[in-house]
Amino acid sequence: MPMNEPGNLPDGAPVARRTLLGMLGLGATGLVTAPYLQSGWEGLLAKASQNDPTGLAGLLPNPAGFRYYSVVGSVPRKGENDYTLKIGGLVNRPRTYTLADLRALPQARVVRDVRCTDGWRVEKVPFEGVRLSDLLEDSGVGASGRALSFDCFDGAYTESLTLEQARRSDVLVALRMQDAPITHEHGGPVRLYVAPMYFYKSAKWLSGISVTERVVPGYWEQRGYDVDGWL
Ligand SMILES: Nc1nc2c(c(=O)[nH]1)N[C@H]1C(S)=C(S)[C@@H](COP(=O)(O)O)O[C@H]1N2
Ligand SMILES: [Mo]
Repeated sequence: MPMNEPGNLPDGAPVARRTLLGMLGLGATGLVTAPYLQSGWEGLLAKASQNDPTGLAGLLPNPAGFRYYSVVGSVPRKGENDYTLKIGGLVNRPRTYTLADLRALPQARVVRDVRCTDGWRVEKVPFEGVRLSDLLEDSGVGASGRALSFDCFDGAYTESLTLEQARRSDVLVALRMQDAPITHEHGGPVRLYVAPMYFYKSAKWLSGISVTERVVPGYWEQRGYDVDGWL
């Protein structure tokens, strides 16, 4: 069963939900009984998800309005010393970028509403990072390239875009979200941000970009989501 998709909740979800609320230290009303800092809260939700075979942790909003999503139980942490982004496939100059490399490139800022297909929305979220179009120019897309396939260091999630979509100025390889470095829970240190599309297109824990001849449907797209996730 895919995790964290309310459409796939098992029967008996209310009991499981109570169990989960208990794990999180919430009362039956769902009220928070202790004051958590936002980052502490996100870490807690992520941890609860990892121990939560029902995927119900994804249903709990954190105070900022986001929900934690991962299709796998645990994701390695990567940072300054071990993070790399590889660009390959049908390109003239395959590249490997470190965090420092990405930070040294011109940064763009996009502020839009984030929306998940599950119905939640967070208004006016600032994202900053390198325009994907700049990275593609750096690598030199080959003549037969038509689309991109994105890989994640969670080892499972994938996403796709056509080249035309990827070259929009509101599509970022994001390093910052909400005016701070992207947290691990939100897919840091680097996630994709596709502002004009539903948030499932914004792959977290981005590790690889491959130029392909045609669109290769991503993780959720192989499970029924639209390849074009326009809002
Ligand atoms: N690697 C990875 N990226 C992902 C997902 C995921 O499960 N794994 N979920 C997607 C979905 S459906 C949403 S709504 C957002 C959630 O981002 P958040 O956890 O920062 O709220 O990430 C998207 N990117
Ligand atoms: Mo989503």
